[in-house]
Amino acid sequence: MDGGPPLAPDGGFPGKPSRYSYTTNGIANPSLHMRPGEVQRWRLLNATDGDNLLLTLVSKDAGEQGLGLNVVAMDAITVPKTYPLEPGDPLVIGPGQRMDVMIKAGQPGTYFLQSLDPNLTASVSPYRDAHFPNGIDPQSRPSRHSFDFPNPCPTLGASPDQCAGQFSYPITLATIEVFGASKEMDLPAGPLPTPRGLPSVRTMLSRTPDAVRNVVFEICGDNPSFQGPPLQLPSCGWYFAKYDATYWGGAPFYNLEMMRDADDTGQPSSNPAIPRVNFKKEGLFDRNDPLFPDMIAGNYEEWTVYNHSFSDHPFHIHQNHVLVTKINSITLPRPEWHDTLIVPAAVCLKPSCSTPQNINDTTPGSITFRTYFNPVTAGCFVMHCHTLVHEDIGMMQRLDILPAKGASSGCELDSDSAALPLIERLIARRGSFQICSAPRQPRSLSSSPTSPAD
Ligand SMILES: [Cu+2]
Repeated sequence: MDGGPPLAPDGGFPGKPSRYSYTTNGIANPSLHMRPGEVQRWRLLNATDGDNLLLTLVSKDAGEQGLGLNVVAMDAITVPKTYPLEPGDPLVIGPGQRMDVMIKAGQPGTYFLQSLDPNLTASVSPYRDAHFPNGIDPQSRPSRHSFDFPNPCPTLGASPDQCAGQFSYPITLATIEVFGASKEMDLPAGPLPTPRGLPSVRTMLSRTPDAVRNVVFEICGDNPSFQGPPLQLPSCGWYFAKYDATYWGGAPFYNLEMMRDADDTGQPSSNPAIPRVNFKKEGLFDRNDPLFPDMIAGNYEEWTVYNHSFSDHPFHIHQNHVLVTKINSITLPRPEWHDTLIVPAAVCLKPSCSTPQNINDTTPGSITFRTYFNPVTAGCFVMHCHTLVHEDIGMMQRLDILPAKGASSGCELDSDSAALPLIERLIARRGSFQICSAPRQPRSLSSSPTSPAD
């Protein structure tokens, strides 16, 4: 983008950077310049620690009659055809997610790039057509986790008339000034370039999956009403029974964020306070223990990631992008490549899940995707919720891609160095630190799944 933040007469920035601001390129509400008719490409990244952004470009004078966002790439993968959003129709970007958009400037004037009140309903996909005019299963997206940030007013359901003079939605992230000589340009039309290095969509959809797996985001605790059956999830009882408050100075069990193998259902317990026991991994992140023992390089798989909680969780996986085919069991007319996508919150469809909230009576949100394990990614890495306060306390799993069935991924941590303090361990393993990076392997042409025939 050209333009950028003009300097104030004293040489400082005219915005108010502070810990109480969203920033764009490190600046609170920077000014950007466009010429009338000009088309610019913006690479957007939601780098908040856990806030959903609902982005629109509104006109200062004409409100929603602003500028449309035209999505041309998601998570850096070019889409087959532009997703054009009408002015005022929000583009949802979850934490960690990337969207490339093309903007065509209109008449001279001032426009605001804003994030809307997440209580509005919005789809996590930018797909629109006559059948899905507001996107795939639009819902409210009130996921906010920036705890050092004051609650905007209205705060998730408060009345707007209580908000006079207070910090409130929409939040302006940047100001766009359209002025100068016109520079008429066209938005891209027709098919966009096919991304290289990925299997074709046709190949991804036509291959019989080598494995079908289910993964689930779950939360135990956080609310006393979740702490006993029948309100707690069956996977949670074990934790409440195991937790030793004495060890923790008497502090009650508070919260456990999990990313679990949903095909692992445990076994019934004779203790009614512990509905299920003997899960293979009990849902906890263990850097020495991959979630699945049998992910093989070169395989194609189909996964569904469920959300068994009342808030959105942005799913993020390292190494291989995944082709999302369904959101909340609704088949996408046009599958989307992502490495990050919000898994919508569970929804309450029965009276019994509202008072008190009973997660066991809700319908979980979900995304379904096809994935291909490119052989150059053999090794170990992670997948996790991209809400950092969730990831940091365990909503994460290690994944290993094995070079062949029964082979080692080559990146087990050895127990001796694992016992060292972190800094000594890093020094001891210098040059071979493996989590999040695959072992170096020669790239060969045969490892590319894409062929002209696709
Ligand atoms: Cu999360």
